[in-house]
This record gives sequence, structure tokens and C-alpha cells, in this order.
Amino acid sequence: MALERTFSIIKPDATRRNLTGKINAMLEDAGLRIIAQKRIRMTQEQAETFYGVHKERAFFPDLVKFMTSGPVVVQVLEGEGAVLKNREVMGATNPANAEDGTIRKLFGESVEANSAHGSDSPENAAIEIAYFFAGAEIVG
Ligand code: RTP
Ligand code: MG
Repeated sequence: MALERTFSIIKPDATRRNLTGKINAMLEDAGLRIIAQKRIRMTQEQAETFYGVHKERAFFPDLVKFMTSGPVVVQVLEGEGAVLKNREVMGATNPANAEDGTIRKLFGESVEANSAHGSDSPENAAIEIAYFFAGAEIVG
């Protein structure tokens, strides 16, 4: 399998509980390398654009409010099959349905406050990475 990059977010429910290090250790243990990382407060505009695909969904306003409610850590992860691998380590969207040992099972509080985001395809990963990082900030 080829080296691939994906975009990851440690969400506000996780930064609030000081879980950045624990989540990063799980990503690294899975063979993913954190090649860019910064802690930011997402603006309303960034959250609305980032989750724009969901803008017609009933949960969209709540989701934007949640994603701007505290600091997030945005990351670029690199590894073999990084997109799928990261989705595996995160687990299902709803922590109640996530496999044991996954980030969302261990740390997720609800279907919304589910601790982590990971790109769902290499195409979206490229778009999401470019939205939050300049090329020079990514050191592979
Ligand atoms: P993400 O995009 O954050 O990696 O999560 P995902 O692919 O597993 O799930 P997606 O369907 O893309 O949903 C994006 C985020 O919206 C919140 N959500 N809330 N209240 C609800 O029913 C609901 N459903 C989704 C979650 O924060 C989810 O991760
Ligand atoms: Mg998604």
C-alpha cells in the first residue's frame, strides 16, 4: 500500500479533557506519523465551510457551535493507507457503535462530541489539508 496523507482533528470535547497526548499516542501506535499539527480556535466560518457537506442536516447548527466551543488540534497524518487506518483507529461516528479500543469508544461523549475527525477519502483529505495548512507547515 502507498504512503498516504489524511487530515485529523482532535475535537473540543477532547482538548477540554486534556486528551491530546493520549489520542496522539493511539494514532502513532497505529503507525500514523503526525507530520503537521497546530492548536487553533476554529472560527464560525471555518466550521461552516469545513462541514459544508452537512449544511442541510438538522444537526448542522449544533455541530458548528460545538466545533467552535473550544480549542481544536488540526493535524496531517501520514502512513500506509492513512485515510482508512485513521478511520479504524477513530471508530464509528456514534461512540455507542464504535469498536472497543477505538478513540471514539474510549473518549467520545456523544454522537456529536465524538473526540476526533478523520477525512473520509484521499480526495477530501487533500482538500481539508489545504484548507488548514500551508505547504511549508507540513514536514513529511
Ligand atoms: P467526521 O466527519 O467528524 O470525521 O465524522 P464522521 O465522518 O464519522 O461523521 P459525519 O457523518 O461526517 O458527521 C460529521 C460530524 O457531525 C456530528 N454529528 N452529529 N447529532 C447527530 O446526529 C450528529 N451526526 C453527526 C459528529 O461530530 C460527526 O463526527
Ligand atoms: Mg465525515
